[in-house]
Amino acid sequence: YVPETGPRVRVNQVGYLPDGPKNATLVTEATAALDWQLKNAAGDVVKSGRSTPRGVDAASGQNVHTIDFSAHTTAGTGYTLVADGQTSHPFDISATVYQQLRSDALQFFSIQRSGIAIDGDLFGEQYARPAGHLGVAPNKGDTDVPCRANTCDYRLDVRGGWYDAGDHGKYVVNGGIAVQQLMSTFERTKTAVTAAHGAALADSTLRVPERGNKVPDILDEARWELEFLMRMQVPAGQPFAGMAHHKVHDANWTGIPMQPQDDPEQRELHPPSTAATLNLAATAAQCARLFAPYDAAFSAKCLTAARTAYAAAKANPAKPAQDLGGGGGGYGDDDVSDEFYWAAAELYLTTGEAAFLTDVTASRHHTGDVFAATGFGWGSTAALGRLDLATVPSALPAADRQRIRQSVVTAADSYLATLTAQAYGLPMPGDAGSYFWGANSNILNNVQVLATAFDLTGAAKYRDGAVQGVDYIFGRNALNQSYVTGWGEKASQNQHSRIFAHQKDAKLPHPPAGSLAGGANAGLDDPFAKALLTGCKPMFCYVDDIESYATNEIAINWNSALAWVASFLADQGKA
Ligand code: 9MR
Repeated sequence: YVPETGPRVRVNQVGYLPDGPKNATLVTEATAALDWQLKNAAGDVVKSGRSTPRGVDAASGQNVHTIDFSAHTTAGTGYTLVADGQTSHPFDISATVYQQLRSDALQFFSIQRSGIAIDGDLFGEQYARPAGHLGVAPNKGDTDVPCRANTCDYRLDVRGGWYDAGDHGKYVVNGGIAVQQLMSTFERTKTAVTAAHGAALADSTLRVPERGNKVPDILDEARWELEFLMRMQVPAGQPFAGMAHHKVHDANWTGIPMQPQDDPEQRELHPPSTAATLNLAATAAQCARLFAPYDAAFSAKCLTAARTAYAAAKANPAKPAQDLGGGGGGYGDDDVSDEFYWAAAELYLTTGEAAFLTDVTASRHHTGDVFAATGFGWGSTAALGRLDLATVPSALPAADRQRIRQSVVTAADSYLATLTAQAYGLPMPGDAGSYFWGANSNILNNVQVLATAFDLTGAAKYRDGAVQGVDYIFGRNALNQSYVTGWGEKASQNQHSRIFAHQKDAKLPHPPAGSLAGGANAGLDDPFAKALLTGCKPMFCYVDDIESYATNEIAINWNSALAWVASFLADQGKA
């Protein structure tokens, strides 16, 4: 199978910031430097130069050159880059190139909501649908859910939250990292950027149903998930009280398409786990400090849930998720030391209490390297705690704070070295082991670390690294493919989703603009990808087909990475 990959000059199809780095990758047989020309929309050559041969790129297997046209800073639309007889897809150079991405990346969450009707006036008629999983036939509903295989003898109302991905499951460990990144997108506006930038996330800036309620819209969106996470807590008086159920999902897998309101399967609560409990503790603690100025009662409710969950996790420090099967993903995580560190960090940042600082300090993650080359994710969350300890004001001892901040900068230096070594400019190593299920989000999480290093130091190299780091996501890659729906000349649009299943039924929509695909996955972990792509070089192990859930799904924890980075990028354009 040889995919059609279009012109051999690979650019960020969305565009470039006028004062930002501008790099492209040329696929060619040539081993010596070649001429390139940058053309404006009228076809005039506005800049030219020579490419830099880079040899064979490990991740793609291609012989490539890089082209650096950063010196051209004039804004305009419809630029193209020409080299080796090839003309790139068109792109813009503009300070506002990412402006709309912030709200597009965030609207994904509103449209993924469970338990509420999706309003066509807000999101477009094609996305309108009735509320799902509220117990209206044929739904069995999330309003009165029994435990799987009699693992408890109560039922819970766990309505609301976001559907995890292309399925209708709701998983506390993945909801945790996703809602954390949304809250941190907001919290960054309080610590790292000017009030003018913060205004971009104020009330009535996003397409959320709660707009106009005097609460920043992104916090409204986070609250939809936080309320669900708190409903997943085991009630007082029950075994494992205070812990969180690991997940709720269908008893059996459903087919595609399947609108939430049409899902006939029994919903089931799965047993509580330490990992889920600590996700609840961490995010509810962050909730408490961020909602305090807006809703004291909700803030207090979050703090109580966080304290109760943390105590329950300490009382049950090694209760793994039991994989009982059924129609949902596993999300098992045997090592919860990182979740303990993250939860203790959030509770400390919110309360300032010494006991939580003691737990932070005692964790091996307090001094260990939490920034893996392949990025953090739902199963490795220590970086979330570290980034918040580095950025959120607290009474941390000065030497500790300094060391923590330095660890972010050191990690950013290593991601810079990686992206410089990659001819496609991404902050991810080039071996097959770096191309795994959902790795596009890990790439963006490494961009978040680069961006945070810029916020902490003001050093331009980190901003440039973060800005260049997204080129891969928007089309500067072996497939000449943007992984964000609606963004770029050739963008993913057939992601694996029961809701946005246009490929299966033309009456249904594609995913909304701003939806990130999981991305190239050398593991080929689904039958469709395996049949089509066996033997692929890592960067080619992707197909924009609804059947390929292991390369082309959408997921809340992937879009949350995009949302954080999109907000950072939008801010850079306004500087
Ligand atoms: O994102 C998850 C990825 O890290 C795992 O390798 C994979 C297999 O366990 O599962 C992914 O999560 C899926 C979840 O289990 C069910 N909903 C869809 C998620 C994204 O594909």
